Amino acid sequence: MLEKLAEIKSKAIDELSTLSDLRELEAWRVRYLGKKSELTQILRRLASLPLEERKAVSASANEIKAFFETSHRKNKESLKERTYRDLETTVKGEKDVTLPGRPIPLGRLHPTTQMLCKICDIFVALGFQVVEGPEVEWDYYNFEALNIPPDHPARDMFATFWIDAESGQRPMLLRTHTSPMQIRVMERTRPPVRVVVPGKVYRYEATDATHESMFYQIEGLAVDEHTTFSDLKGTLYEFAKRLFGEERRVRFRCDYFPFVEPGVEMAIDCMVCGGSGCRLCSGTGWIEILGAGMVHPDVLRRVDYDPEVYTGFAFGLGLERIPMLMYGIDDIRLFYSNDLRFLRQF
Ligand code: 2U9
Repeated sequence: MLEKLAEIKSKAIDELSTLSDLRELEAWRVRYLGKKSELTQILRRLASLPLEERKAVSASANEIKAFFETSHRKNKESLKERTYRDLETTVKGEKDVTLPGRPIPLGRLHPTTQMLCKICDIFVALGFQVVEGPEVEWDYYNFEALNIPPDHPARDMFATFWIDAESGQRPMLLRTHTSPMQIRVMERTRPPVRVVVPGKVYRYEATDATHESMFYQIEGLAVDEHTTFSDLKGTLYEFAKRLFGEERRVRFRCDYFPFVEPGVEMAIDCMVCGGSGCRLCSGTGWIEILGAGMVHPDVLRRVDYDPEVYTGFAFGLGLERIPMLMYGIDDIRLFYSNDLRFLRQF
């Protein structure tokens, strides 16, 4: 009987190692622990055995029964875990080709980028090249080369983020306009120059509905022999018509920027009221779009362009202002708050 028990135990252990799922484990349990199993039969027959044999067989049979029960419990847990893992892989890995496809949300360009591309396209069609420059600049390129020396009151126009410099080093800053790049372009090329420079600029200001500490500008520069104020007017008028509609009228008025002389601001007639006055144009009939002017002779001289030979015009505009006017957006901060309810509209 003891030999028989040893044989049952060894067979059960062998089979246990081959089980691959819970169904097979249940069959194993019935086979070795069930009512009709050999082990249960032996346990039932214990009473009929002589005392000495009964003691030995009972001890061995109960030990094997306990062993089987523990093995069953442990295997059940591990097989359950394996089943869940397999199920997960099946669900993830299986492809039901009859299911309708999941819609892939379409991305799009940010409204600022859309406007930037539109404006660049217009100027490219008018013969300008697009160039980009560094956002961290030397004081020289951002101010001094543009007729704004230290302590010049015009520095107040450009609240500046300064970058801590080691003592004795030249001051650096986050560019307050993209103009430094036009200086860099002129330093490395001879006229004719026709470039537009889009990019981020920074102002150290409190933010509100019309001010952000980071915004986009697009500036332009054209320098050649015989470039005149008429070229400035013609180019910017054409730009206004291509962007805002063929029927637009433009108005130029004097303005001041240290790097141009004369300086002007350009306005278009209001696209909502056509010039009669409304909320958008604050009742004036006109909407200011950009600043411009003839490049100051001192700026040309500094990059070694002879102002007696070469003249040029330049312009600059704040990019976000354009979609704000076109779509009636009343807060510039919406552009950079990553609110999809806003962004999805464009
Ligand atoms: C060089 C020479 C001249 C660029 C210019 C403006 C006028 C202008 C403002 C519009 C709104 C900046 O974003 S804003 O605050 N800009 O009005 N910008 S002329 O003149 C230059 C630039 C570079 C070498």
